[in-house]
Amino acid sequence: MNNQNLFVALRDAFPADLDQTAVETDEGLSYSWRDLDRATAMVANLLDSLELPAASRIAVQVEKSVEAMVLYLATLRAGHVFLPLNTAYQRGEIEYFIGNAEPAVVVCSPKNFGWVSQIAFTAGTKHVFTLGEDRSGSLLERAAHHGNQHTPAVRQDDDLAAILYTSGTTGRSKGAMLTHGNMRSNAEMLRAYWQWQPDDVLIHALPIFHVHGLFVAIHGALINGSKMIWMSRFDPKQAIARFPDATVFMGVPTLYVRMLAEPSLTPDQAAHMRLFISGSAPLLIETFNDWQTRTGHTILERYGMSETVMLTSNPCGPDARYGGATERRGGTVGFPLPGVTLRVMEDDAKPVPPGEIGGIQVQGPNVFKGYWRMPEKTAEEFTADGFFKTGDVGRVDERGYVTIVGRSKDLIISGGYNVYPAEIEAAINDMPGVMESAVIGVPHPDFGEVGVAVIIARPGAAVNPDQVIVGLKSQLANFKIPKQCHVVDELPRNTMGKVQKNLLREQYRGAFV
Ligand code: MCA
Ligand code: AMP
Repeated sequence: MNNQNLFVALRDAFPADLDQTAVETDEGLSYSWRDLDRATAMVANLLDSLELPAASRIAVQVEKSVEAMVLYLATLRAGHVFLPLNTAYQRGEIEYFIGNAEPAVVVCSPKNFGWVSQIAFTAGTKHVFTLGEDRSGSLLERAAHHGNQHTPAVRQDDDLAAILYTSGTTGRSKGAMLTHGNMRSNAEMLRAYWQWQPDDVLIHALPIFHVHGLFVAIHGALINGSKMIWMSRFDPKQAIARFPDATVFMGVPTLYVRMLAEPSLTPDQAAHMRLFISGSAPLLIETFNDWQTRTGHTILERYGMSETVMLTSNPCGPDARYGGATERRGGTVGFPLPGVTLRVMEDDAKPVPPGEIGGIQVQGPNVFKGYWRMPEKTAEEFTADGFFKTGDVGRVDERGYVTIVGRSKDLIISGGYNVYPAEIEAAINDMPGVMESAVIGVPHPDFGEVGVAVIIARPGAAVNPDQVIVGLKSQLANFKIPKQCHVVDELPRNTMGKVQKNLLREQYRGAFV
């Protein structure tokens, strides 16, 4: 049914027998569908009792747990807007997100309550709860006093369901506003396109503060009424050990690289699995081929963004739109998903000739509503005829497969996390003795790509690279920290004086491989 709360669509897909297991954790805990229904009702009732304005932001920075997922579902159920925050974010980053989003409720880990609550109360947030990975904290204590029945808030397709902050090549992070309709349409379409089966079981091994783990994985399982094997953190040995009990695995390429290093990865061990899905970063063709050799399975690579959820996918079964194509082609991200229009453009208005490279633009029911309180940024990222400019550069081959060949945005994707050089450079440039810096992405065997900082010191000043790293670690999420830092006399520049990052990338490309 169209125009409904996303929670209702997910709840409607629960199996008739609510006593079946919905989630099994790596700690040996088991949650039934009834448990999920009741727990989300209790937390939604707690949120209702706070008498928040409709569509209040609920900002959440907690460790991965089933209860954290319950909090997400309860936020939808109560009709509020979920704002997930990476646990690696530090004080300055959290201060910005809370200041910008003005959440009515903040939920943090018990160990961070001191500093997070100080930021939240200063920003005007009235309610700060805690939630620990071991089910400790005030959120569940308070929810325990509420009833386990709850009528979901009425929400329309166009109403906000979540805000996901994505950094930018210039300026501060932007909050991508995703609606109930964006996510429900994408989840329903993926259910069909990836041919979810009644007996599918998903291994959930990703963090739940970004699109991949929170939306693609959780919605995927729930909208099919499928059980999840829940891993609080990814461990390659443990994941492989659970293959015989599961059928679907979703991961960023680093997860596949790490599993390939395990001798326990064999065709026998993977025989029960139906589908391995990769996304969030480019999957190297070597990884794609090695996985085929080692397991007999062909990884299905797909492509998406925080602003759009999923955009393209290699086929799971025959795709009638493309002559019944079934081949999952390594190095490509497959076909535009049903309902998604994708075009490759020379500039905003002019398409490239077929097969040529250009900027990827997209349109569809999955494309977000805009950036939170940034109408000008939103306008900049859409064309006059309503297409979203992804910032990715690619081509579509004669069979319809999309290949991403690069990015027009200055972005490093490290282990599936986005790192914007502009943010790191700004932090380095503020350090004593630094005149200028350039942060570039270079190939890395584990993370795919990592950052390297190249710095020029002020005349007469000495800059210690180790001190730069220490300084950055105190300010920024750990995955953003460059893995190497070099102090040099000059940076390569073009005739306009602009730093030529392509030359730096060439110079340092062998740093880790
Ligand atoms: C950890 N470290 C990293 C990364 N992760 N460095 C660079 N890139 C990373 N991704 C560093 C830490 O800073 C630390 O360094 C050291 O590695 C160990 O940290 P630890 O937390 O123990 O690492 P880990 O547990 O081994 O984590 C690696 C990981 C993780 C499992 C690959 O990064 C991960 O879960 N990545 C998945 C990200 C994801 O879900 N992305 C989806 C985004 P030090 O010791 O020096 O501090 S959604 C998206 O992109 C779109 C929409 C889409 O299409 O899906
Ligand atoms: P995010 O801002 O975290 O949503 O990251 C979105 C970006 O991740 C996209 O714009 C792409 O650059 C990249 N991305 C996601 N999936 C893939 C993929 N399969 N191959 C290459 N890049 C990808």
